[in-house]
Amino acid sequence: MNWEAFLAPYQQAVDELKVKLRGMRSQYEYESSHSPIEFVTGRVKPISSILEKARRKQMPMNTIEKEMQDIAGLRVVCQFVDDIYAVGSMLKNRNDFTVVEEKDYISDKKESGYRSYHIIIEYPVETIHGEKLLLAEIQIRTLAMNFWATNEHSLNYKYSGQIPVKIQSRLKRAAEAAFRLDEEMSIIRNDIQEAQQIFRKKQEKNKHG
Ligand code: 0O2
Repeated sequence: MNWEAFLAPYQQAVDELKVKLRGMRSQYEYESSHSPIEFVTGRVKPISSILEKARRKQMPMNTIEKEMQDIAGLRVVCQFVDDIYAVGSMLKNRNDFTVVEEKDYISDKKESGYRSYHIIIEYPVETIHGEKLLLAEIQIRTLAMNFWATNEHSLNYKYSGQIPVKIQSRLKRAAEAAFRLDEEMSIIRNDIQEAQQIFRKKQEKNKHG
């Protein structure tokens, strides 16, 4: 398998989508309104993870292009839970890709405690051989959900996917605590946003003298 050639369009898709999603954030800033997007990251799945996932899901190598939805992965991190759904509906209204699937792991959390909103899109990449349609996964989550998922991911790596039961139950409790934090922050959302707007205006004033 020529991995370099296979992954090149995925890298292109990730690079383009990062620019587009970060553009949404900038637009909010120009309009000096609250941005539902805190930050955006993206990555192409490492070859070792593609092989491990294909083995785990018993996916023949010639089907991964059609079956593996997260070779191109984007992550949109938001301040508040409501922002996640706002970003989700903005993405569904765009004309530069098609949403093919949505997975709401917020109202229906995973067994591990994982919460996030996943949108699977079909994205057209222009190559020297013409247009190529690729699948990409956009994970949308709050800062608190991201904190939890990043820590749990590290532990999964440390324990090769076999996290000891005691730590698993700690993680489940931590996931609930993170969700309560999101709920508490949502209640005082208006105050937080007003404070952030005042702070932003002050910074702008200082920048321009
Ligand atoms: P990586 O290293 O992030 O690329 P699955 O059977 O769950 O592995 P599936 O069916 O393709 O995968 O889709 P799913 O579960 O909707 O989403 C897969 C991705 O979501 C994972 O990619 C993770 O990034 C994230 N995710 C899903 N469940 C969990 C979880 O319990 N904890 C954490 N930290 N992340 C999760 P990969 O390929 O597993 O890994």
